[in-house]
Amino acid sequence: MPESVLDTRAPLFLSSIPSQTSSAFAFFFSTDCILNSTLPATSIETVEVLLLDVPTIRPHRLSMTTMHRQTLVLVRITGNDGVAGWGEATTIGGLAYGEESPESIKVNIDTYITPLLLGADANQVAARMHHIAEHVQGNRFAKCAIETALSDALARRLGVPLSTLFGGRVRESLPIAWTLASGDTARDIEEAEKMLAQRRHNIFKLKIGARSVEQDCAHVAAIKRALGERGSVRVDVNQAWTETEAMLGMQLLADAGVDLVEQPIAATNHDGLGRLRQKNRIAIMADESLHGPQDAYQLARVGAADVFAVKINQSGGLAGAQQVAAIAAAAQVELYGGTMLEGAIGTMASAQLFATFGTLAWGTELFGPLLLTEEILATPLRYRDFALELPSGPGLGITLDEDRVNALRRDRKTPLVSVA
Ligand code: MUC
Ligand code: MG
Repeated sequence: MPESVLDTRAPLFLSSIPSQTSSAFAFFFSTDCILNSTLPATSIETVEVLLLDVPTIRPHRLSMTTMHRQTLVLVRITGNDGVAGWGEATTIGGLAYGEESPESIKVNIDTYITPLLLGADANQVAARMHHIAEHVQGNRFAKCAIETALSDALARRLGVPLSTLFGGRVRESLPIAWTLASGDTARDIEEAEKMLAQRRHNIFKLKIGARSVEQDCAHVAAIKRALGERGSVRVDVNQAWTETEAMLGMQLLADAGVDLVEQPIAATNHDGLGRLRQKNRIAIMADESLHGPQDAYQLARVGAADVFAVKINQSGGLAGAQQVAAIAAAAQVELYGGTMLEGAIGTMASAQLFATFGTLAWGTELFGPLLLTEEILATPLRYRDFALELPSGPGLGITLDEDRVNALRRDRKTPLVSVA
C-alpha cells in the first residue's frame, strides 16, 4: 500500500491487517474502509457484570488471607452489531487485598459506569475511558474490565489480536511462575517437583509473612535447598514485615539463594523500600505499592525498586499498564508481569499486553486459571515448556464455554452439583 493512501489518523494496527480475513470481518478491510481508516459507528447495547464463584485446587495462603475459592468478576459488553467483548476485574480475598471487592465492582459498574456507556460508540475506546475517568474516581479494577471488554470487541471487529492494538507482539509465549502457598514445606516441595517434572514451571514464588521472620525464612531455605539450581525461588511478603524485620529477612533470604523479594513492607513506604534496596544484595519488587503510572513515576523517582510487578487491574487498565511499562523502561526498572489471580479472561488480556513489552526480565506469573478447579473456556489456555502460549485469533483469542459460565454464576437459577 503506498504511504500516501494512509490516513494520518490511522491506528497502529493498519500495518498488520491480515491479507486474508474471514468473511465476517472482510467488510472492515475493504479498500474504502482502509482509506477512511474508520469502523462503522457501533453503539453499546448491553454491559453485563457476572460474578462466578470457583473453588481453588488447594488452600492458597497469603499473609493477609487464605483463599479457598476465587470470585471471578467478568464483564461482557455487546454492541448493536452483536459483537461482544469480555473483560475481567477479579481481585483477591474480598476486601483483604485491595479496596475494591467483587460485589463493589459489580454495583459500581451497574450503577455508575454502565449509564455512561449505553448508546455510546463502542469503538472509541479511549474516548469511553476518558469519559468514565471524568465521572468516576478510583475503581481501577472496574475500569480495567471495561477497557478490556471494549478493546477485545474492537480487536474482534478488526480481526486482529488484542496485542495488535497495543503495538504488536515481541514474543509469542511468556515464562510463567507458579506460587507455592500451601503453607506446608513438604507439600510445597512436592508441588514444585511435580511442576518441574511436567515442565510447567521452573520459577517459584513463595508466599510468606504469616509466621515469624525466622520460621518463614527457614521454610524458604528448605525449599530452595531441595530445588537447587533447577528453579528460581522468589518470595512475596505481601507487606507483612516492618522495615527492621525486612532487614533481617532479606539477609536470611539472600544467604538461602533467593532471587527476589516482593513487597516486603507497607505499600505506602516507598522510602523504606529504597533504604532496603540500598542495604541488601537481593532484588526488590514493588507490587502493592504500584497502582498505575503515577505510582510508577514516584517509585522510580526515589529508586524504591529494582523490579515492577505490572498488573493490568492494579494499573486501571491495559493502557495504564502500558504506561507503567514505559516509565519502567525510561527509569531502567526491570519488569515482571503480575496477576491478581484472574481467570482466563484477565490472564489472557494481561498476556496480550505483556507480549508487547520490549523486555520482561523477570517473566510473568499468569497462572491464575491453573489455580481453579473449573475451566470456563471451550479450549483451555496452552501452558507448556514453562510458558503460556499466545493464541493467534482475534481479540483475546479465546472462546468462553457459556454453559459453564452460566453454571458457575452466583445468580444462577439452578443449583450447581459439580462444585462444592
Ligand atoms: C500478589 O500479591 O502477587 C499473585 C500471585 C499470587 O499467588 O498472589 C498474587 C498476588
Ligand atoms: Mg505480590
